[in-house]
Amino acid sequence: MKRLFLCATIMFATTTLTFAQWSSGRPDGHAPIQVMGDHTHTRGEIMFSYRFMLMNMDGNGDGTDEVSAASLLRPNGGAYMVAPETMPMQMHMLGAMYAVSNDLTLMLMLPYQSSEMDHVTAMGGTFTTESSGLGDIKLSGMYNVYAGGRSKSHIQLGVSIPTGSTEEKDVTPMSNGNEVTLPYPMQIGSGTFDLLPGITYLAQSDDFSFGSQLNGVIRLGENDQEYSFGNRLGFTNWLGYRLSDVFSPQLSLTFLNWGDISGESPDLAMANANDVVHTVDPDLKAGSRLDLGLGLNIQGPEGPLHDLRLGVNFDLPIYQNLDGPQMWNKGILTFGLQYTIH
Ligand SMILES: [Cu+2]
Repeated sequence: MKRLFLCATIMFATTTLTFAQWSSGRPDGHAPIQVMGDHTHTRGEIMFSYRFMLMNMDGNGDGTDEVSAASLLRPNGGAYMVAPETMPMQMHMLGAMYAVSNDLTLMLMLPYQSSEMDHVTAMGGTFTTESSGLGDIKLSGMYNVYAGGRSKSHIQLGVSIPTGSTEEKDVTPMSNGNEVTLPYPMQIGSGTFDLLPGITYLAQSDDFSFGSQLNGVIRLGENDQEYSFGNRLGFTNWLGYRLSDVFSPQLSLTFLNWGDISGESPDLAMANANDVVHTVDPDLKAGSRLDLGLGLNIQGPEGPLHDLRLGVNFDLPIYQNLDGPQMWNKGILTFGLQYTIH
């Protein structure tokens, strides 16, 4: 019996020595840069990150088809007085991660975003509105639930704090020079506390890293503008190839689904009742999308830059189904830097 135990111990020891552990310390050890909360850290580690995101909303869509802005206008048989044409959105995001223990990592995210929306009117005019400011701050905890050799899994629970404005205003041709509340997509925050659950699975071979993450945004209650944005579901899968100790090309597929707005802002209700523009309609907000991501992760070579990472990714929507008309997504570019302190 004693012998058997010894034998088993030796076998176990050899197995763990022979088969490497899952490791974040290689260029494919992190997910493509647009994925958040993909990894945990070891006790005492701190990571700072900066991301820049450019979301190119360009044109309008209804169902799975793109429709022209002109066709949405009343003189052309459409329902509206105004139609948006483009809405480029930029986001700067600072992030910090801190591992309290080998199993628990805390994460803080601080976004700053700015948006612009170009419109055409039924009268043939054009105008632009703008909004910018600090977004909703997110605080999450990630907890390892499984670690078995070259695969591991962690769950995530976070909260989004309504620090972003829901009272963004600007001047429009109909507002007689006054600032009026901008439509829902131009608001910066949700105005509600939101729960951010997630689960991530990671696996590795000598040359590849695979990851899968299911995440959600659950709105708690209603904001002080008497509405709440729809809940969101995200499911992303990625594959990174370890080309060298520095470079890792990344391929990903992300499915997103989001719901309508419930409730309605009193400031936008009149414009909605008069079919001014589709962006003020809380019932034309739901949809789903499938993005194909092409990315590159770069990890500093051994030496002083080894703890610095750089990532770039482009998400190309390959399928969109909008309860529209809504703005049509033409792609998201993400660039990021990550620096780990051991
Ligand atoms: Cu990290």
